Amino acid sequence: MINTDAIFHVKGESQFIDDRLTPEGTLYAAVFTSPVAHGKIIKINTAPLKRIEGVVKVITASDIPGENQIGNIIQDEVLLAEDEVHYIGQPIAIVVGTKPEIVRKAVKLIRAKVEVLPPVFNPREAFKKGHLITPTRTFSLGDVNKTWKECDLIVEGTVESGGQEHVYLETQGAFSYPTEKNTIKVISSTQAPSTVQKIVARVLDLPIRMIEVDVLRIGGGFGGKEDQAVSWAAMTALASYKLKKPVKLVLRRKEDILMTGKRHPYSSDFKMGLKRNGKILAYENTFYQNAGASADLSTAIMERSLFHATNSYYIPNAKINCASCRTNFPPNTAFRGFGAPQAMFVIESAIFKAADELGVDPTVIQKKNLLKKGDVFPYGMKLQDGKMRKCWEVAGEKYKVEKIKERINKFNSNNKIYKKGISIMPICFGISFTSSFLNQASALVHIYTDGSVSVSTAAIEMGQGVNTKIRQVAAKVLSINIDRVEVLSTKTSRVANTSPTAASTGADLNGNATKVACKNLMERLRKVASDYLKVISAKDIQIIDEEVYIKGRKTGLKWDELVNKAYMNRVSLSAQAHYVTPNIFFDRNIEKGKPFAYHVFGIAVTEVTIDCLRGIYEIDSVKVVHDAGKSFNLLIDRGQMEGGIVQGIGWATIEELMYGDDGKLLTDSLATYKIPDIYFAPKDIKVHFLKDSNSLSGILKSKAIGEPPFLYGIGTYFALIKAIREFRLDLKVNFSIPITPEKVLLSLYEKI
Ligand code: MTE
Ligand code: LUZ
Ligand code: MOS
Repeated sequence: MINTDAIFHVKGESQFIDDRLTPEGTLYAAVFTSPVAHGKIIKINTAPLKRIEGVVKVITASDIPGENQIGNIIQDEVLLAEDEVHYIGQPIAIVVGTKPEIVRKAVKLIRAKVEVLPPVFNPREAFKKGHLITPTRTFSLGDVNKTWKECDLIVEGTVESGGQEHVYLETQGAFSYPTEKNTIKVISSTQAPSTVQKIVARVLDLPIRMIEVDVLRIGGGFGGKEDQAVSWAAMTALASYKLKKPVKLVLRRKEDILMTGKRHPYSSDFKMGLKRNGKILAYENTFYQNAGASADLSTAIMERSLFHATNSYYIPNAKINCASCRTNFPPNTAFRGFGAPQAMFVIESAIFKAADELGVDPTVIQKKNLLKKGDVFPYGMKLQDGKMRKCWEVAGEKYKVEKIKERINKFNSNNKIYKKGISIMPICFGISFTSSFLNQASALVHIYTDGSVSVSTAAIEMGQGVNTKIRQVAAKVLSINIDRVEVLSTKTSRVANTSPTAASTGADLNGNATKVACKNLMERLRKVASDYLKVISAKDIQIIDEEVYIKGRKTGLKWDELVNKAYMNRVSLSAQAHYVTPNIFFDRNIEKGKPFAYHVFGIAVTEVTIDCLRGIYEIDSVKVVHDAGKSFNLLIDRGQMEGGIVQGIGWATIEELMYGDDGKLLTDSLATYKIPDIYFAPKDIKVHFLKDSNSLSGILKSKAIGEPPFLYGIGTYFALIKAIREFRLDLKVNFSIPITPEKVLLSLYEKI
């Protein structure tokens, strides 16, 4: 089953915000933003705009009828700055006019007089100053302090990981138009239509019901549109509410990169205590999360870092601390992995360092401490299955890891300039929103009188194939040809109070809601059939492949006819269902619970080659054994694997955000911010889905696939370090991501 959208994407027929036909009279918006990272606004001079034909209005905070407040979890973020600015690129005013070129030109003429205040960019400095988004949190298990003295070896160190720009193909944007009685329709490129709806209502001081948000699909989100699609939706809604005209705003790439938040950079400390045989007895760390200027999703991301700090390992004594630090960058936000990649890089670094000191390969420590069934995480949850170790075994056998190591050793002793390295990266990722209440979804299914079916859910299609999966679920449960099923746009008036499509739960939650709704419809249809066929019990009726059977015997009654009979008998052909993930909870007072429906596991074997004259490198292969449960769309799941792996490698290697001393982003376009392309991507990506796996609560026994593959990218860092070390034994490893070719080159030759 190929992705429902694939052919339309290739033909360029799929619609995104900027492809929509706009009604006559549509106005366009552009945003005037802060030129400084921290300052007091003295005066904004918009007088020169009066001379420009086509400028209709300049909107500032004072034009907002409701609250100038777009913070979702914590209300600490204004839509338009009033008297202070907190990052370069912070929106201050919106210019609305008749053409996109006109408003963009106009924005450049606005003059801001700003008194510059000292900015803070470093999270540790923010921490020292007490600039926290929320109080620090700690997860603990056992007693680290008592355990240090039992250890044969203790390693300590610091770890840095950088931010990451989302580079969704479709930049942020929205199109809003007023309808009668002051209601506003918003077409938004968002992963969270209900969040957009709620906040637009807040800004306009209208009840939520008067705002309708509609999303056909988005051109990628990767977390960047979980919270940050709100601003553009609110700006266009505000402008169209004020001017009673349709208003569109689609950011250009540079604007998007400048104004929006990124993955959170982390600066971390670790301490790990082990026995001589590699058994980890204690692990303590502190993450300093660079949250940017306001909370956004930082507290939730911090929580997931805490959950994943011990990655795939059982560690009996652990103390995990995290501080979310307020700085003068754009608010950092969700990005595939959601704090887990940052946390896992830290523990893998600790293991690498410990292995060095013990004189063993990191795999010795990794393997010795790998999770097994029944092991307890620092957050109190017990591991439900033994797939982690299974993945390790299968990877070792399937990819003949020992043989690869021999081959690499041989290569390295025969080559002076080219050096190879290999790493193993185990992953364990918890599935469910860590805020338990978000783990709910609804579906609305209509069967029409011709037997065709429409499905509406909370899921947002962003390229990950969730619509195709939902279509498969509906077709399977209704036992009809998939061509009969259409998944409609995600619209707040059809499905309300939705959770964002995030945390990799889109298919699980919305697929399950669809399944329940379709099951209810089938029950009704069986009743209709049994009445018509005069069968006493509807239980004896089966509907299989669009045909009605009585106890396995064909009746000649077909789907279309049955549906029509239901209609004629005034039986409802519509069903709405709500689904909640069962048995999850988390108590933040004691930091214990069972927050996840299940875990996803896997192992990646990464092989790289560096050119020790130039510092450049190639990723030869990434070979993965991954537990996807019982996948019902291998093609889509493979696509998610490949995309996630390459995106993870990008973060670990070449994607480098660089800033001037004043906080100005220097890598502000795709000419200077390099993401992996087809040449940089691994020459070979092998994905083996673990056989005979299934999952308890994943949709149709599959496991969520969206985020976990990203984590495999971390392995590339360690493979590169191993390769560098073949050239230079005395390398001082500084555990810092990204490891760009420039940094590789320097590390090959720098004096220590
Ligand atoms: N795949 C594509 N093509 N585009 C995306 O934006 N987002 C990722 C992942 N895969 C993304 C993607 C992220 S961050 C998440 S949380 C999941 O998809 C969300 O979709 P799902 O819950 O349906 O897996
Ligand atoms: N969003 C969220 C997420 O609100 N909660 C989560 O736990 C989460 N996890 C991953 C990605 N987005
Ligand atoms: Mo994904 S970071 O949960 O949108």
